[in-house]
Amino acid sequence: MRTRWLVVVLAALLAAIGAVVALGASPAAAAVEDEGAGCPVPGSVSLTATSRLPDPFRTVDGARITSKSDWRCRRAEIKELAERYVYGDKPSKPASVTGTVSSSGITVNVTHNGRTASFSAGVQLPTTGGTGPFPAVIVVGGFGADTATIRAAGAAVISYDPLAVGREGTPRNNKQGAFYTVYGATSSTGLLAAWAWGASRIIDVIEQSGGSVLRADALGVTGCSRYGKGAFAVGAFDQRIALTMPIESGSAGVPILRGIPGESGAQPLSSAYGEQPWLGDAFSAFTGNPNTLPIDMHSVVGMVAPRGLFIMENPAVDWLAARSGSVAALGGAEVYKALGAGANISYWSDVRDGTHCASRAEWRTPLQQHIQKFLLKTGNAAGVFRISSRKAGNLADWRDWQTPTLTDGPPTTDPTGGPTGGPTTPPPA
Ligand code: MCU
Repeated sequence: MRTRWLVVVLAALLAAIGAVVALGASPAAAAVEDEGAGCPVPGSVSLTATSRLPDPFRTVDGARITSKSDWRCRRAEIKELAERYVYGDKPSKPASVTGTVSSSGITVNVTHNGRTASFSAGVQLPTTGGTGPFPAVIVVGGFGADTATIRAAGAAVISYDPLAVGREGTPRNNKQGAFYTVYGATSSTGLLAAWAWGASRIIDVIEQSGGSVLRADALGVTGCSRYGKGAFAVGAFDQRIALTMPIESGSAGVPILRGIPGESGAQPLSSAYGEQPWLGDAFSAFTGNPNTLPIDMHSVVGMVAPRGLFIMENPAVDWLAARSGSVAALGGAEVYKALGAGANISYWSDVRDGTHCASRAEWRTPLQQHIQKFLLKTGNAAGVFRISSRKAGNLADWRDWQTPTLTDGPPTTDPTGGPTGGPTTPPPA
């Protein structure tokens, strides 16, 4: 009898230690939308052409970062350049955001500069039961995401219709939806940044609700195809997202922009720019040739680091640019490695069913494992890279930089300005 008790106590102890280890290994999302909000942003940048991927570790002033804490302000530079040249501006939290969270839905009301807009999202609780508050995955758009597996894994599903925030089918000079009601129909911000802004406002409301139904510190995002482009933008531009899972996102999603013109059958940049106003108006200067862009999508992958990222792609449909997608993942993974978080990025394009946005059996287990690791904090599966040989890019063909060994210490660049020679202080926590 006594031995049995000992076994029970020992098992409980081991489980507790396991949970603590898992907790330490998977970084929590940030408490704020943008940790680099106070960093200096580059003014005018000289755009020099290079067919290779720009060095994600080299700052606009020419210095390479040397410490992990330097990444905060380097990420802020990448974010600014991504907005300026690719996505358009994603404004920060408006003056007033209010709303409600219930077990069946979320409402969002926004007022800024005297303009008001509202939208809502559905909520479906996990099928595992319990009382909550629950982790949740924001599902962008209505198809291609495995909501049954998400709910069975223990996370709620937030059904977000991004078209209410940024409508498709409008000309660039008359954009519509809640975002454009607030910021104007001629805003140069593209739909993806508008959708990302809308998701951030949903998170604001969850935060303000005090966590009685949903947890603001255990949120993921997913979506397929155009909504995979959207899910990628949501996760890249809001550091409160703990787990980003874009599916088959194609051009204007994960794939490197520089790779698309040379990838046979891939959706051309002019088409990704013109089919819908997904990208910002400023991207028109790069549709013919992306080589002067100061960033590329590998750096937007890096914006997600060190948070959880699970990129799913389909090599059977040429239009989806999976070869360029693999290069973005491999290049972005170098940022994860430099930050000591190489196990937090996964990529999977080795799939059997070539149907676009199909329900895929092979993604179920990794999807569940990612939810356990980054949202529930009950697992610690290593990242996986399963690149289909049908569309396998080679990072070495695309870079002329190497990955630095970043120190753990304080930054060697002054967060308020250029490089410093003397002693430095760490950025405010
Ligand atoms: C991959 O996402 C898009 C693609 O960019 C478009 O060209 C095509 O029309 O639609 C795809 C999509 O959203 O399919 C559902």
